[in-house]
Amino acid sequence: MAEKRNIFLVGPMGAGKSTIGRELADKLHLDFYDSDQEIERRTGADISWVFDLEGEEGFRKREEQVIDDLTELQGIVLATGGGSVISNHVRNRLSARGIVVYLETTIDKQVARTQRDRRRPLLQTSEEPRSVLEKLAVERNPLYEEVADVIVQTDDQSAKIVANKIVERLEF
Ligand code: SKM
Repeated sequence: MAEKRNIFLVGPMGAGKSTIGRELADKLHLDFYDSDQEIERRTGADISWVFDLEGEEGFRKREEQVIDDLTELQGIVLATGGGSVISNHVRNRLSARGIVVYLETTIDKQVARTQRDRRRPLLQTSEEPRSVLEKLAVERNPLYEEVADVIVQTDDQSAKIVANKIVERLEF
């Protein structure tokens, strides 16, 4: 049987990776996974708890392991955690095991989409979410670009439209 391809979505918090990923998986009849959700499933705790108990370092170790395991599957769409690309190991795994799509968005959209989200401990500090997101973008946007096979803007479009755009670009 022909090998089934994988699609890995990267991009910052609030880019719509999970919603668009689900649409895309539905459309292409692939299985959908979300690395944050998988960490929560395996630990039985939410992301904020993992950060509280194990710090960001502990969280990143778990994230690396989860992405290692999930990228071994075939025929999946994976929404990756927004910070996962800071790991060299993760970037190598994603590049080697599937097509990487960078979902690009604006800081305004990120601010709007991440309000009241309990999965974003990095934004639950005394610093303004906008300024945290801006700093993360400076560090991480070059890494998303480096690992991406395809870059797609999410902006104001619905998840369905973005999923269609991805399919067109990939000729899947
Ligand atoms: O993985 C979660 C977690 O809140 C950390 C994060 C980040 O570093 O941008 C993004 C989320 O998907």
